[in-house]
Amino acid sequence: MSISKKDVIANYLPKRTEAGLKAEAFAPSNIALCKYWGKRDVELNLPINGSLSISLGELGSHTSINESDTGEDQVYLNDELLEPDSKFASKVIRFIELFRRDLDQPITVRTVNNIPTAAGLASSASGFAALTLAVNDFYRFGLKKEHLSAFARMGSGSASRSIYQGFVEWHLGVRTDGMDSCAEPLAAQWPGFRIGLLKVATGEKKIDSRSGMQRTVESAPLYNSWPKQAANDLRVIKEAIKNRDLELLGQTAEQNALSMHATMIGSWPPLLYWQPESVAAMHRLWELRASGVQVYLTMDAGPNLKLIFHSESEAQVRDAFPELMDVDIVAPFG
Ligand code: 2P0
Repeated sequence: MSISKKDVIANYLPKRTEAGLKAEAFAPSNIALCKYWGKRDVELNLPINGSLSISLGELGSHTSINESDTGEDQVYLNDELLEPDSKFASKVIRFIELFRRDLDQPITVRTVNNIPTAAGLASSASGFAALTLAVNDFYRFGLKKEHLSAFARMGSGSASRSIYQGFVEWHLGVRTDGMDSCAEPLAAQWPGFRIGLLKVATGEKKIDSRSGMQRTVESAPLYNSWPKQAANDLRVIKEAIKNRDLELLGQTAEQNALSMHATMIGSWPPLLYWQPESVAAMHRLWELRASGVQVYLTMDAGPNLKLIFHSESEAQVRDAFPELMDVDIVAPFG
């Protein structure tokens, strides 16, 4: 039996939540190089495997919390006031309630995502990470970063990693309350390391990753091999980052992503996030690589590609993919 989020969080908060004044926070989006796919605990978003990502510098979510001046909770997304029972607003308020508890103070939450829609990135990771940081500030909890990471994870698994910049590992953890399943930044720096976002298709996906991973765990025979592969990939990717070995990192990350997709395809009903344009882009990338350019791909629960390369190959990569959106991730490396 899983412990509830409310009970886990309450163990780390003061007895009472005191009213807040205002708070603002930013958290970056992240791209996993070793993917999180499958939960051992759905209530707490505890993963079946550890994962590792790179945060996207200044691309992410800015979130502010203020006392509401209407006497009602209000949620704005990209400057638009949402209906209180919309999916996004109710998710945000349900999350806030875990921390507000019986304090009677309606609030206004504003989230602005600066991730261009053209990038085709989901924003739940940066959104829940920024919200968690803002909550900690608003109610003056003064929580440790590892606890903030664990709480952000309860909003959305990948949000645990968005608490930090740079390369970030999300530990599997062993505790039933999940508090050791939190992220930690790697000390490693890698100047010139690049992620390019390649949006190949538009439109909202029909199956969100939450239901997609559940379906895979429950119905894909191939999923049996995933935890072992992911554990090994995670180890190899950390080694590759330490040695700045782009070939080893790229190969492992690409194989990790495609193996994750193989488990989805082997689910029932089958789950295929790729569009014809995704497959065409994969072939274009493999041709470029065959011509000697070190460029690798990763993909999440959607049709778009993320390219992994070094700034030394930037000109050739851009030549082959003029529509590529390059992400400057040098800044977090200091
Ligand atoms: C990842 N994804 O590691 C993997 C790879 C998608 C594919 O984390 O249910 O939105 O909120 O914990 O974090 C997307 O899943 O899922 C994700 P929930 P989340 O980036």
